[in-house]
Amino acid sequence: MMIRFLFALTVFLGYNLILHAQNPNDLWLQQHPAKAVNVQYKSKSPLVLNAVKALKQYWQGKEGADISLKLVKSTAIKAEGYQISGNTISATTEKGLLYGAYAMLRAQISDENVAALVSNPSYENRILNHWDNLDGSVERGYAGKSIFWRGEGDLTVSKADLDRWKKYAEANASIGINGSVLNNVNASAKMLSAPVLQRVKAIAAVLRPYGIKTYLSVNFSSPTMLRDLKTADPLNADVIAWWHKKVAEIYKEIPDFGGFLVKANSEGQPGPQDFGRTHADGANMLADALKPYGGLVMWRAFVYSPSNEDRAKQAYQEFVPLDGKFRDNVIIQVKNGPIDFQPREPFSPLFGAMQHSSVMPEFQVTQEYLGHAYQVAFLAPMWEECLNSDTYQKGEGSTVAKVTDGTLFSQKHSAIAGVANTGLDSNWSGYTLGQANWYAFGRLAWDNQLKSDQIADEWLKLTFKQQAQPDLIQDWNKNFLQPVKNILLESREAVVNYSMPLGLHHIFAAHHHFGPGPWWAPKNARPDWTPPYYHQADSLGIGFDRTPSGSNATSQYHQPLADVFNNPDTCPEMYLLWFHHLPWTYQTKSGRSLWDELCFRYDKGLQQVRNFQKVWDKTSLYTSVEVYEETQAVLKRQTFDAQVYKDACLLYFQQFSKMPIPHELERPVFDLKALESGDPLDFYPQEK
Ligand code: BDP
Repeated sequence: MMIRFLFALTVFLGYNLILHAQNPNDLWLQQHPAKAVNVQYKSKSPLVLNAVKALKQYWQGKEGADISLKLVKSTAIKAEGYQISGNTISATTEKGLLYGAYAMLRAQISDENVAALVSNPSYENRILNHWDNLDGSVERGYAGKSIFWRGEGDLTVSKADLDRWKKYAEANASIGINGSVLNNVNASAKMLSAPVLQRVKAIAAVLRPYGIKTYLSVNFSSPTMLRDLKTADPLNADVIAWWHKKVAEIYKEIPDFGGFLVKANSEGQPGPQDFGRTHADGANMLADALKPYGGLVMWRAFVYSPSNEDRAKQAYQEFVPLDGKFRDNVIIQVKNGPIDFQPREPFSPLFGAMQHSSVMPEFQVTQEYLGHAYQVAFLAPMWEECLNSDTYQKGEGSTVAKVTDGTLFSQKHSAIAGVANTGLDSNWSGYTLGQANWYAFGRLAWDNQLKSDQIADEWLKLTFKQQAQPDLIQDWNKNFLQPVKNILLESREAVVNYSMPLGLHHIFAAHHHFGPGPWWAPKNARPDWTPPYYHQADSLGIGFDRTPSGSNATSQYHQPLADVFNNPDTCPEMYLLWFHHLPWTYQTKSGRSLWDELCFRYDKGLQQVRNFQKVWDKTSLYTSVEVYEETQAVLKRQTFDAQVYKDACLLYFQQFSKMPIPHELERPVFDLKALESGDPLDFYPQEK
């Protein structure tokens, strides 16, 4: 059943999400020899030289064109932004020139009109979070081992490392990503040891000329774990001195070091509360050490404990009282939803609620809860949904985008993070279409108003357009772009439908977070890590009551949202069972009973994926054989998985509803007993 994605393929890739680690002479360049271009520039900065290099390497515009790169003073062009006017790229910083050059190149293939354009990034800091461990494994990584780490015993920097990091940096720069956190939020204290920092320095040196700052996740107990001190209490003078010294040591090696990402008092990680201190005490202590160097602390609000309180409420309860107590170089990093990167969640009520602190969204690019690299799930629609959600915190139109990007609150810093999906696999992201998620994160971080449709369009053009045989190019839009774009755009909703429709969430067997386990509740498991905690199915109905008659999590949302969510008739159906426990016979918008609607949604998801298979099978002439077959295999696997999900959930919930699966729907093909009693890993893959 296992499918491995270790093809020795020469993947293509769009000109800049280019990325072929093993073969720098990627197919794209072979198919698109650059045309001659003259570039005028004055600066000798590595950033500008990289802009010039990119233009010369990839130019597809007019042969012999004259392009000039100009540093200007302009209030319309913000730091890192750029202006394109005819053949001139202007910016107020060298980074802006680099981004402008990539934008010009992108437009040559994606048909974007950039002839007269000023473009400024939505967020000052656009950061990938790598959950990479020192031993080379990647937490929730489905694309092979870490691109940064091979083990404590092997910190030497090889030529292959340097080449790969450079490709990684180039790809990020081409979409505007300007920061990388190099290690897992469940951080090893050893990250701060001198030999490891030498490797961080080497990575930083490769990323720097592409405008990317290096950050580290730190373990709050590093002073004790490294056996330097007996406490990590943030108010202890020795601890404070320890961090100041450590930060000085880092900046001596990496003068433009970005700062720290911290997961504290969360899922067993140490933190200031271990010493009776608050998150603010902990974050501020680190912020003070970083302040003289311009460093940031990204302090995560992903906190919850196995208490009687609804998990969805806990982050808000802990953090809102601390609003206004954080230093101005602290940013609170908040996952898009209040639970945990589920296929669908309403936005976290922390967005917009902390008006005196900088708050940044955290998205998950790696598909931990959406099928790993075994299922196609294009995530831009999910992020767009979150960014466009209205918090109402400053009246109508206070979207998550606007409450985080500085539009509505005068926060000192703005940022956005994506948990990366990269690894050593030759296609970088476990399956080729998964690269679209990396691309989409970068593009939305640059412009949080972009539409998923445009992002998918760009990525497909950049990646596949020139792979079609020349005589097929005139039908490329009709036969490849449109149908494959539809697959991408529909894919996340399909995952929601066949796994957790109508606001259901966290229905996973075991901790691998892959297949369904609505029944999964081992004796000693933490209740809030088991599906019955979330779906609450019983003979009366299904769903988590978060209204005032239940956990009252709705009260954390600004009006009119609290009222809208409280009433099942006004609650958006996509969040229905997130907020309500409803009878199986409850009438949904379609007129069907809740039970029938659930059956229809599960079945719909399965039908959607079957259709993806049919559509993809018609595209063989438009991609390389490898990508064609690889995607075919992913979709085949996904169809199998969707069937398993549908059967497992419907047969399990049917024990409570005692209602028939509507007869017009296809019948289950698996037995509940077999699904329940088999080790899920017989059906589902283990992490690679
Ligand atoms: C959960 C992941 C876990 C991460 C955690 C986090 O399952 O591996 O450590 O999120 O974000 O979803 O800290």
